[in-house]
Amino acid sequence: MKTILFATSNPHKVREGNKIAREFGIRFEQINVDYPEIRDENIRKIAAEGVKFVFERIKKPVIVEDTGLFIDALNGFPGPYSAYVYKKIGCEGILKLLQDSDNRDAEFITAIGFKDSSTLRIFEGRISGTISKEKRGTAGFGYDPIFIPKSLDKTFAEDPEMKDRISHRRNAFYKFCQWFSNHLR
Ligand code: ITT
Repeated sequence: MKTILFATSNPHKVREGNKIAREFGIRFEQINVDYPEIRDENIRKIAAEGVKFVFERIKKPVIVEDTGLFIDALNGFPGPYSAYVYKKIGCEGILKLLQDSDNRDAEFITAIGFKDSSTLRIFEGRISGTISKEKRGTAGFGYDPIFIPKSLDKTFAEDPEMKDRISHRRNAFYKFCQWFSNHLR
């Protein structure tokens, strides 16, 4: 089992990442190293700058992960500001912003930044879906109670096994683990 440090304040991310990593003989260990999140529309850049900062501090191979919920009818808001918006207005606030909107399309995008002494790499995962009319389900975290993946009818919070199989995070971590298994050789 190979352990990699994962700099995040969010234990849910580590748990979800580890479910995928297990298949590859990899394990993520959470460290709470705070890093500045640059202001940019592109979460790949946010992850890249974040992981460079953390690597300079700890000088060990490390990942960070940045996720955003991009809502079509709001021109991609909250996107890179998803954590701040969640803290301020939560799922209820998003539902209010969309109350008169027929277009409820949205996308989750995750970017994982990896850095060691020789390499900087970014891995991205996405999932398209819609924002529900009301909060549903109690599993998961963040915007899970209002996100329904395309062509399904349950929110991530109603069906966490479904989330584990298809989520933005799964897609990003799968790509990372595949690459990292080869990088180790
Ligand atoms: P970090 O310390 O890793 O930054 P965070 O929770 O602040 O942890 P982000 O900035 O990436 O992480 O998260 C953006 C927001 O989106 C935050 O409010 C999360 O709760 C939410 N979020 C992230 N991933 C999610 C997921 O899989 N399902 C629902 N909401 C999610």
